[in-house]
Amino acid sequence: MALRKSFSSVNVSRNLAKNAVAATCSASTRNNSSWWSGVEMGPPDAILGVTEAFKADSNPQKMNLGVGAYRDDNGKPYVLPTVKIAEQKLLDQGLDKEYAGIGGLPDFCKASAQLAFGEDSSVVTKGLNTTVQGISGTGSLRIGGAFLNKWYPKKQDIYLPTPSWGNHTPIFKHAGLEVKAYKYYDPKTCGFDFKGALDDISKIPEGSIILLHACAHNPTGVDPKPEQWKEISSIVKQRKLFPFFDMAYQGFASGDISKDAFALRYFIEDGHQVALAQSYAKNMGLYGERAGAFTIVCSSPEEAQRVMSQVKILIRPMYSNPPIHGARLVSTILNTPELRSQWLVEVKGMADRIISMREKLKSGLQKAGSSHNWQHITDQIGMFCFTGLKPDQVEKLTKEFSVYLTKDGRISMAGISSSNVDYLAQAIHAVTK
Ligand code: CBA
Repeated sequence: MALRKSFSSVNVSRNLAKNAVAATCSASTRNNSSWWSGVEMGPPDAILGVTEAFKADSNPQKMNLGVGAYRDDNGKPYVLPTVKIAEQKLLDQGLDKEYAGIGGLPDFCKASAQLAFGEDSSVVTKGLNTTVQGISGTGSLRIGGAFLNKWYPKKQDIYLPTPSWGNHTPIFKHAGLEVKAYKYYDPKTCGFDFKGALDDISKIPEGSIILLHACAHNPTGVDPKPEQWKEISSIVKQRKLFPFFDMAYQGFASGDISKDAFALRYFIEDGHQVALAQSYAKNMGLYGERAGAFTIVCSSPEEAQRVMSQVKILIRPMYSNPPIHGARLVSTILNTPELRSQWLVEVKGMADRIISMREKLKSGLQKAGSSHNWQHITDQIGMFCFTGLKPDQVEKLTKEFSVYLTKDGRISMAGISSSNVDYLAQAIHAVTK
């Protein structure tokens, strides 16, 4: 139904575009020769567009704090040592390049479910999970959207936290779901609006879908505490909501993959059936390899098989089957005990570097003479800091200091290094004093 609605709105816009083309043609003396003269220029992407602007800047002090991509302390992209070792192992095996199955590589899928739910989780040991390999986190969310659109037994309204990752709304709208919102962030405290979230969630119509960021909430860096998650779980249960977890940063928040999976694992323990999108972009640094997974927890292995058959039917016309290289790397790392242990240390190393940059930025602002309260910089967690900068301050930061960030004042902490943190502190001070 919702899918049909979205198709019909596409048709309306197509007709409008066609009329526009016809009007242009008749007004013009020249014969308009392109099919696409009615295509309007679209805006740049709110996050990835920042990188394009950054690249065009010639200032040697420029900083790209837009997209969430980890840099080492020299500001360079970081290929994890375990990834390099796994890559060599794959090369040595001389593997072929045959297609993966529609649902991806089985070893990868199993290891992903174990990583998320825990090695001994009954979800995995009892075979209740339907897990497929997705095109990183985004593609996994998109498969989830398609499945919910086709099979969710109720009205397909999905409630997102305010704010949420900028791509959530387009992903779910594109899949034909209705996107709605619940309170999450309190701009007054730059922290979690626990009361507002509970109030709003308790009013969500029964049977709706609720999207939850498992950890390292993007863009705010604000996560509920374990006790708060427990209350959220209880209300979600009372309202009979279906929880869809987006876990794009497991290990990246605290440095500990189990701590970061607390919310997801608690919801399972509390009796929820959940959907889950995972990404290895950040925690294995596999950004462009597009490795991720989508899981639906079912009530029996037999149900899981039926669900799997339908998920595959949805994937086949979208992209047939997923890319193999990234999934092979993940599978090699997670299924080789020494590599897995080394990887856990590397993830913690990335998380710790980000945490140390938070400290340095806060103290840098104090040293620069800022009298504002910057406590939220160290209270927030994960890849991003929601600075609280207003749009005009963001604009100044970019124009006058070549510091690139998204318009909502979000900075990627992972893009800051020991050598430019003071420059950033002075720049932020200059635009906020
Ligand atoms: N979910 C959340 C909450 C995310 O922040 C991101 C990435 C994804 C998808 C899913 P991928 O498809 O690459 O696995 O990630 N968000 C960004 O880090 C960036 O990669 C960000 O800067 O917000 C993006 O694509 O926007």
